[in-house]
Parts: sequence; structure tokens; C-alpha cells
Amino acid sequence: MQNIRTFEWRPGNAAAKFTMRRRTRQKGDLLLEALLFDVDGTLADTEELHRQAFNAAFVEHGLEWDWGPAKYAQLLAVAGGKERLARYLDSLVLEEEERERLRARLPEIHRTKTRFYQAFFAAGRCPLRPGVARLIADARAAGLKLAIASTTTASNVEALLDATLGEPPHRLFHALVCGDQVAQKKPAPDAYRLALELLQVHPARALAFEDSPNGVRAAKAAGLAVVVTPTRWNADADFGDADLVRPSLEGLGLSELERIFARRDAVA
Ligand code: XBP
Ligand code: MG
Repeated sequence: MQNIRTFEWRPGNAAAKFTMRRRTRQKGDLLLEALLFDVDGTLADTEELHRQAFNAAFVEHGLEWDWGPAKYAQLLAVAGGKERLARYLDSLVLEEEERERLRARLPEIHRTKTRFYQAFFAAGRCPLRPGVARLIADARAAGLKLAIASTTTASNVEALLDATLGEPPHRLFHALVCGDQVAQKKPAPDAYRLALELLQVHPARALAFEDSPNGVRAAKAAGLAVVVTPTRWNADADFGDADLVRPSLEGLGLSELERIFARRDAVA
């Protein structure tokens, strides 16, 4: 009988110690206790919709800014729409007074963008990626804990889940960590660390699903194994230390995920 480590999280601070309890592994026990999902690019290929929403907001605010696909692909290196706007503004050649005047308007521009984005979703313009709904359903049926760890806003996540699965986040996930809930966005590990704390699951018993280099770095920094399903926005990216890279989650079952864990456990 193989002993496996189980961990009891003592809530308190991010450095909370794990109390290790040993128990005999029961036949059929999953090593895996939790799945943590990124949203944009992972649950759905949303970045084209974000791009169109940014451009629609620029028009509404009378700005001659226009983010084409190539420009947006560059800007995606910055996680967070507000941070992306700020980085773009800093790249423009402007009188400092004009730059600061525009900087003061960025939160309002981002709110407009979010309104357009959610309207596009409501119009059914972005389905879930292949395999996502099935994996979420299988994981819930197997009793795994599920969380969202995203850079986008909670209202965008609600719009996505409502438009695609017809459910609010709390009916599908045990924890939801979004955008401004953490001090530092991806590639910092904050969102994943908070999601693990809310789930009370040790990182060695959880798996993250991502689409971008920033997301992989965030999950790895939180101690998680990571499955990457790149979209066209990151097709050429180097996902060096990801545990599995595949075109989508289609056909990916819990048994294959357990094999990733068994490999890690064997190494650990
Ligand atoms: C991807 C992001 C988000 C979106 C834009 O989030 O970086 O910022 O590009 O959404 P994820 P906001 O971690 O889910 O891949 O404008 O709401 O930030
Ligand atoms: Mg993403």
C-alpha cells in the first residue's frame, strides 16, 4: 500500500505551515485534489473579444487609438487590461500634460471596454474552448475542488460562465480569484496562492490550466503543475517548464492528469 501525503492547511497567512498527516492510500484515491483554471485564453479564446472591446471603447471616448492583432499580441505581455492601457499610454509620444490628462481617464476607458466586452459575450460571440465543459463536469463528479485564478474582472468571468454554461461562478467553482483581488497580477503567483488558500489545498495536490507564459510563470511560482493550451496569441511562445502542452483540453481525462501527478510524485 503506497502511503501518500495529505495536507491540512492551517489558514492564517500565506506562509501557513502545512500539517502533514500520513494515511494509507486507499484504492481509487486520486492524488489530485483540485483544478485551478485561468480564464482568458484557457476557458475560452477571449482575447480577440477583449481587443475589439478595447477598440470600441477608444472610439466611444474619441481616441484615435486602434489596437490591431499584431499590436495587441505585443500588449498581451502585460497582464491586466488597466495595466495594458497604462503601458500603451506610456509608449506614446505626447506632451506630459496630455499624457497625465489621458492617464486620469484610463479607469473610465477600461469600464467602457468592460461594458462592450460583456455585451459581446451576451451576444454569444465566444464559446468555451474544446474539452473545458467536460473536464469541469468530470472533476466535479469526481469530488475535486475547482477554482478560477484570473487577471480579468469577476464581472467578466460571470459574463463568460453565464453565456457559455448558464451558471454563475459559485455554482461551478469553489473559489474565484480575479483581477484586483490580489496585490500583484500574473506572472506573480498571488492569484494562485489565494485560490489554494481558499480551497485549503496544498499546491502539490493541485493542477493549473493556463494559456500564456505569464500564466505559466504565475502557477509555477505558486508551486503548481501546469497544463498549457496555447491559443493563436501565444502559439509561438516558449512554455519551457510546463508539465503538459497540448492544443486544447479536448479528450483530456482525469486519468491522464493523474499520470502527470504520479510522475511528479515519483520525482518528489
Ligand atoms: C488575461 C488578461 C486580462 C484580459 C483583459 O486574463 O490578462 O487582463 O486580457 O481583461 P487571464 P481585463 O489571467 O484570465 O488569462 O481588461 O478585464 O483585465
Ligand atoms: Mg489567460
